[in-house]
Amino acid sequence: MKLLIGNKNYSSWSLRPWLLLSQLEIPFEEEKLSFNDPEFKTRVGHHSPVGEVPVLVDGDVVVWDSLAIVEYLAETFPDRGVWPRERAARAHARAICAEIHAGFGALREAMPMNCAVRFDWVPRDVRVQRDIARIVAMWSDCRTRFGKGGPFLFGGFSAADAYYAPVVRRFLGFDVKLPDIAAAYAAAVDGLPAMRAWMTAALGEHEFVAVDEPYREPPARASEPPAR
Ligand SMILES: N[C@@H](CCC(=O)N[C@@H](CS)C(=O)NCC(=O)O)C(=O)O
Repeated sequence: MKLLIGNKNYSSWSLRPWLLLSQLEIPFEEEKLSFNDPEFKTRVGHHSPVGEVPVLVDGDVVVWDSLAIVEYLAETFPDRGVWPRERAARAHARAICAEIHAGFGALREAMPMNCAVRFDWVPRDVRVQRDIARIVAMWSDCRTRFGKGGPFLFGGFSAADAYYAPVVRRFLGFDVKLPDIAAAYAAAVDGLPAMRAWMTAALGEHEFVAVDEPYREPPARASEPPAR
């Protein structure tokens, strides 16, 4: 199996299936494409009709959306625990993944994932604050109702945690103040070995993608840090 992904520093949708595959120790090879590559669309377009990452290629099977990839992995590896084992928990996990797949646009736009940067401000926009409040309530609810067996939303690590890992990165990167239960959850996700490996690779990229950093000026030369 091959997973096409974008820059690790920025690509929140790529992180989701990558983290799931890595953390569940499902063997795969990654192909990383730079968003700055003028051939990006053409290269992804060889596999995907949409031209976006992530894309999973498994022989003749091509899956070009993160949520569809999760479901494909759950079917292909039924014993790996992609979703929680218990039916009600599984339904809940699917619902919260669908919620971010289709929503939280204000948060996603105002607080883009950027692994290499630590911000000292949180956007004040009321829609962003509403998204943050909903996610904190969701995490607290999952941890309280389903999280007894471990530190993650449904106890053991599952696709739901892979889906919220980029949100954890955003909350940590933008220094969002979290209540204890949400802060402990964020620390558990951020400490996952696969998450640490992603972060190390992301921090080693040193590539500035202007469309992903609307809040600061690009560096004068590629080797310099960007202007704030
Ligand atoms: N809903 C899609 C979203 C995929 C997406 O937006 N990918 C972005 C990167 S994170 C992308 O490929 N952008 C490049 C482009 O559109 O040219 C999914 O869940 O996989």
